[in-house]
Amino acid sequence: MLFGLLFLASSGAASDIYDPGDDTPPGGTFLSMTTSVQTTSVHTLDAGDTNDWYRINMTAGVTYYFYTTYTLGAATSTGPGDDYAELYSNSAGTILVASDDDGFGNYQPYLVYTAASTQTYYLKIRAYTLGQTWTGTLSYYASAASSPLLASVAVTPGAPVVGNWIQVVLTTTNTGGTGINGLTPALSINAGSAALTLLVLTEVIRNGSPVLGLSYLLIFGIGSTSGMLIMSSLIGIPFALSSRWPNRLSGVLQFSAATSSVLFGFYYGWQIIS
Ligand SMILES: [Ca+2]
Ligand SMILES: [Ca+2]
Repeated sequence: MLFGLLFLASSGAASDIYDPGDDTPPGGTFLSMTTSVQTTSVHTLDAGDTNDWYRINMTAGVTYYFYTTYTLGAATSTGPGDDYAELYSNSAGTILVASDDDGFGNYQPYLVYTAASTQTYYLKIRAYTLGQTWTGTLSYYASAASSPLLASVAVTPGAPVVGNWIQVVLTTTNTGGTGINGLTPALSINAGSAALTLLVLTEVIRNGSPVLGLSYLLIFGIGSTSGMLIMSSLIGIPFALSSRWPNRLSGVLQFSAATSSVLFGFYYGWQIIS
């Protein structure tokens, strides 16, 4: 009996250099988190070593990522190689804040947690089924603390003058924190073609000359007229085709189109003034 216990203890110690120290939360291996992925040496779990604990000093608002790799090939569901990750917020290991089973594939967990407070958290890696074997590594990294996206609006002139143009400048500051990567700040202005023409014309004249402004108006006019001509032709196709139909059917189509155009006109006008 004594020999058996000694054998069990020594076999655990030989296969995992952190055993038996990391069998409790306070004795957990300390992980120093960075934004680069780091990976531990190979750990093992079995009937004599059911848990591996890790300690992590987390900062509130930063997201932490943990996943394991089974280094002996394909794992078996609930059998050898299937492990589980649990994150606790207290050193007694009783307050569970996050857990994952198979998020990383091959029955390996992928645990993601955004720290609720700045403190030490305790990560437990265990076999899914108590006593099953697992051999592998733990990889871990943290996101950069994201900075808030700052925006400011400046208006000139400072004092309102009746009939004058005003300039509105929107400035956004993006420091590129991980939390806002992939987002493109966008400014949306809704304007009709007339408003757009005036806006661009002002800029053209301001930075160029009246001749340049006139040329712009000419090109804009030709472009918009051609566009309307093409659109009107396309819309007219059904009416041209319907001229072959009996007079009455064609009349119904024309009346419906005219009525809906007028109604849409009223609706659109109401949208603008309301
Ligand atoms: Ca252990
Ligand atoms: Ca698992």
